[in-house]
Amino acid sequence: MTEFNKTSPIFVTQPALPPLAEFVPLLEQIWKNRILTNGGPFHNQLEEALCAYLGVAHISLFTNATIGLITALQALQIKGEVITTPYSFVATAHSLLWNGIAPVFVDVEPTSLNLDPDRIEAAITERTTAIMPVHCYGHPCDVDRIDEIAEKHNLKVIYDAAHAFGVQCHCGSVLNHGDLSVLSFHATKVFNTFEGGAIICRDATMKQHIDSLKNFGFADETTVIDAGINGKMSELNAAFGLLQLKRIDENLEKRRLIDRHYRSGLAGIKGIHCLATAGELVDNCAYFPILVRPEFRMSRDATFQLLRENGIYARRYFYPLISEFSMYQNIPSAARGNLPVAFDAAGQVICLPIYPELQSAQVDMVVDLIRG
Ligand code: T4K
Repeated sequence: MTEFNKTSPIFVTQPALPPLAEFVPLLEQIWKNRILTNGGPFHNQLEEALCAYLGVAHISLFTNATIGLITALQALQIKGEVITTPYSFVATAHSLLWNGIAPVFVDVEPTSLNLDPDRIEAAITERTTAIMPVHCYGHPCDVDRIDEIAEKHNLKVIYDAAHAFGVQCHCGSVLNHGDLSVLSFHATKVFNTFEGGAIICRDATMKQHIDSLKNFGFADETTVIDAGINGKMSELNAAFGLLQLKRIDENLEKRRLIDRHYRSGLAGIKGIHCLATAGELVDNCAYFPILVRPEFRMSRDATFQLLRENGIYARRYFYPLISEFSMYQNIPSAARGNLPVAFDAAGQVICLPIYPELQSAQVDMVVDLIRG
């Protein structure tokens, strides 16, 4: 465990790292194999291990989740308009623009800050082909309602599951909902491979299609069947992922303890609201978002600044909303009046530091600053 030094900055997250000594034999193996990428042995082992760990049928590893999202839309040949949330990281909507698809923003619901199923149907037009919800902070969307709406209107569902590693809903892995789900294994995520991501799908034919799309569209050595991209995960990243997987349960448990510590420490502070956990369901405590409401003694930004001045680099995920960025702000659905809940949340949110090595004394320090 890293020594707690009162003067060292506390970031919103720090990647969990296995002991370096454990990585060395895997590197030696890569050097021996001389297979560095293009579906090597570690890549294939990680796909298999992740399917078993996550309880999903098929996984295709990617270089990152953004390329994964772009490819998922290609795999389903999505065109026209896609309904999505403004309350996410900008990669969600960018993946649509990269495919020439028009995003249609629908507001989130106030408890989970996930896409509000009650508002989806009103946004469907004859150009709508799909829904792209986000399991924001790893909290499962209302998957049953979304699946039902999609089926009724013959729409595809691509879940941006960048935050949802290991998350379970009422019927097992949340990643089994929708047509495709996309995970991120970026350094800042619960499970990381430095950079990385994956598409989860339910049948072998789709997996084969996605595998070809991430490899320039090759079907075999001499046949190109799609205008594919290079989205392949390297052996280095995959080998690292295999090591990470060995400690994932331990790391998730540490996150849960920190989550509980914050909740008890912040309980009863007027104007500080901790987002609800997934309750009975399995949460991954990927983030610890609080809403700084008007009743609090300081504004959200003053609170954020106070934390910064004390070396605590909390983040305002997700402020500004995606719909506020210049390439989106003129879309009719980006209007503030259409997204009141998302605008309120973006103006109030702070994600507090949470990562396995964060120490109790550091959590207390954050809580004490907020309590004042
Ligand atoms: N969809 C959603 C819903 C997402 O949240 C994301 C990514 C994506 C799609 C796309 O996934 P990828 O294509 O990235 O796989 C970070 C991450 O870069 C991004 O992956 C993540 N979401 C987003 C929410 O956060 P930044 O610009 O805020 O990260 P940065 O570099 O400021 O890092 C935050 C803190 O983490 C730093 O203050 C220190 C710490 N850190 C960061 C890195 C990179 C470390 O300690 N070590 C590190 O290596 O975007």
